[in-house]
Amino acid sequence: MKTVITFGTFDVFHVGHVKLLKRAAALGDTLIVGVSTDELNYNKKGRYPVYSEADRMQIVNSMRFVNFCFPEASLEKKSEYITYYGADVLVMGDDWEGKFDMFREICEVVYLPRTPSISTTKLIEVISNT
Ligand code: C2G
Repeated sequence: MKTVITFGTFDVFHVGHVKLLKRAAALGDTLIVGVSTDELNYNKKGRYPVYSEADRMQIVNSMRFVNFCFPEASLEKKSEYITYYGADVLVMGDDWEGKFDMFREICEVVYLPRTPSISTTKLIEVISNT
């Protein structure tokens, strides 16, 4: 049995997120997702996500190819999360290419190509301009 783990904010959930999660799930038997907390986002980006942490967790958790979700409270705790959940594979979008190579000591690390032409930032721009 192979366990896959991935991390993200998944704010204003869109098809790029769906495709990332679906491809991550296909790399193993179980998919675990760390959803970044509101506080982590605030500290990282200086603003809170549009969707609350509870809503983002609920959306990600309702995908049929996601087995389990947990709040990602700190970017520095990735290796602890990987070990705690017994993940064999860490999957990230290729916007993170190379950034998590240090975890190759404890698991396989796979960067998947992002879905072109869609992002939370673009969606927020479109919505706020209409
Ligand atoms: N993604 C994608 N295609 C897009 C947009 C996003 O494949 N068009 C992927 C990203 O590469 C990422 C996942 O969807 O793997 C979640 O994207 P974000 O919510 O933007 O995640 P991010 O804020 O980058 O994660 O530890 C990482 C943090 O939790 C931050």
